[in-house]
Amino acid sequence: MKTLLGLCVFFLLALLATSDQIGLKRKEMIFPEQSKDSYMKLIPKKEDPISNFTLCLKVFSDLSRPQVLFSLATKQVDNEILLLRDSYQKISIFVGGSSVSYEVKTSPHHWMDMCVTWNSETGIVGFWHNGQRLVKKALKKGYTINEKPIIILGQEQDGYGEKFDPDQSFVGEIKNVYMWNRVLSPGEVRSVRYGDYPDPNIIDWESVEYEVAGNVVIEPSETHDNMEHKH
Ligand SMILES: *[C@@H]1O[C@H](CO)[C@@H](O)[C@H](O)[C@H]1NC(C)=O
Ligand SMILES: [Ca+2]
Repeated sequence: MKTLLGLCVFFLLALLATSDQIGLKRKEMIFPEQSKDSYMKLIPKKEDPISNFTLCLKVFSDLSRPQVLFSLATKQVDNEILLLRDSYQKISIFVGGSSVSYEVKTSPHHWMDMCVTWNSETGIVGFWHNGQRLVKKALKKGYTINEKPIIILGQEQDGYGEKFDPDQSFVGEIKNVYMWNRVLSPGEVRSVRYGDYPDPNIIDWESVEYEVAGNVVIEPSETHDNMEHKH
């Protein structure tokens, strides 16, 4: 009984200590200008090795040069999990330093939503862009990310939480970053698009612990998830 009470007090104190630094429910991050030092670091919920995963996010940008959308690095591999928009027409996905690329039509005028799934056993990559499933590809079959990751939005890591290239920095708006340590089913991926996130156990935008550096602005997100695609 005493232990239980202690535990409750501990959790209450932990909650009080961190409650206003965590969670971005109905919020978005704005990276207003190109930089080499503005970024947002997302602290993962668990530090277990990552094998299967699903990563979803929404971005809005009219920048035509290559830019990073999501960068997860370990001490060994800087492009451990990386999403790059090479141009309006091309997105590259990296796992363990290897990559596959997708031809897409992205718009400078609208939010774009993406989900990437990766099955470590088969190496199969699934990619959904604005609700459309693109062809399955494969990379790094049998690979597992064992080292502690650093997850950065806004900058592309060429080191471990460092070595940012301003010419690959993100300029625009990002929100709703979610990550699971499993491959979501096609039905689950569809539901993500409309704001239903089935227990995200690596990154949960609504409760994520984060740090920001430089010129990064947090603003309320103005529209509901399922309204953004009704143009
Ligand atoms: C990854 O997914 C495959 C297929 O769904 C499953 O068999 C395997 O156990 C998963 N691996 C881990 C570590 O969860
Ligand atoms: Ca890199």
